[in-house]
Amino acid sequence: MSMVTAEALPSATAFPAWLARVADLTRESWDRLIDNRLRLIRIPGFASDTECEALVREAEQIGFELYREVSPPIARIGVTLFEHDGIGHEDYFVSAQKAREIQRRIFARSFDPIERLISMIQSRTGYPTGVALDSQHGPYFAGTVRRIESGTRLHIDYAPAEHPSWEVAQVCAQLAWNVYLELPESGGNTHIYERQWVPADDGHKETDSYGYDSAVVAGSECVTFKPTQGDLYLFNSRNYHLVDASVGHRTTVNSAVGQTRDNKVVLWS
Ligand SMILES: O=C(O)CCC(=O)C(=O)O
Ligand SMILES: [Fe+2]
Repeated sequence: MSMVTAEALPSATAFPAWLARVADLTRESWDRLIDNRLRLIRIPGFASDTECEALVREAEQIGFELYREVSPPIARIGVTLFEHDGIGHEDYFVSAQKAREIQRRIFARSFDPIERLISMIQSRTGYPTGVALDSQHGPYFAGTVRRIESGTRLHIDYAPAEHPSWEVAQVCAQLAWNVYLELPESGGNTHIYERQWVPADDGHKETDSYGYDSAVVAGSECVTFKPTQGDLYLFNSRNYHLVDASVGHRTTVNSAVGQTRDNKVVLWS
């Protein structure tokens, strides 16, 4: 598995073309989001209220754990590449297997957002879609149930920059999707800046966290969305973004999704 070098990274897209529209999922909107010419895709009514409530109830039965060494705290069920960078590939794929069993129990008694999203992306965009596969270790884990209630730092989610030694770092663009299962009484909005990560930004990275100094987005336009229950939102996660703190539970199911150079769509967490 080769490392992705900075020179091989796809160039960041400049903002002027980043249009102010929210679109439903089609081949055209997907291509625009990948190229950073659209801010958001929203799939209204992705999950019914009953499905959302059932998933939250089953997740609570299993119990959330906190992300390791993340402040402000974020609770989750599932495993993430983010937390395994320092630990290693082997451990991630072993944990992924256990996490999949727990996930199956939750989804069997509510609904399966991964399966639903994979078939939706595939049928609406025409791109072959599935959970990312490692050539040595098999499937990645995809689909954490999360509670981001104290907010996040300003950050990106972009494997070519953050996780260069993993095969998913071969993607040419990365998006994040979230289905909002439970929304807080107040707060919890998501902000996405026009500004995409470039290698020179590493000077703005906070030394002890996943966050970036706000100077990196100075003067950049920002879009804010207030999530709506049962709807799925997709955005380009190479763009700097953050979530506000909230009052009350804010529960989502989420993963990363990338497009490979040969136009396959792959999901992982
Ligand atoms: O919960 C959200 O609205 C977005 C969280 C986030 O940072 C992500 O999905 O990459
Ligand atoms: Fe993020």
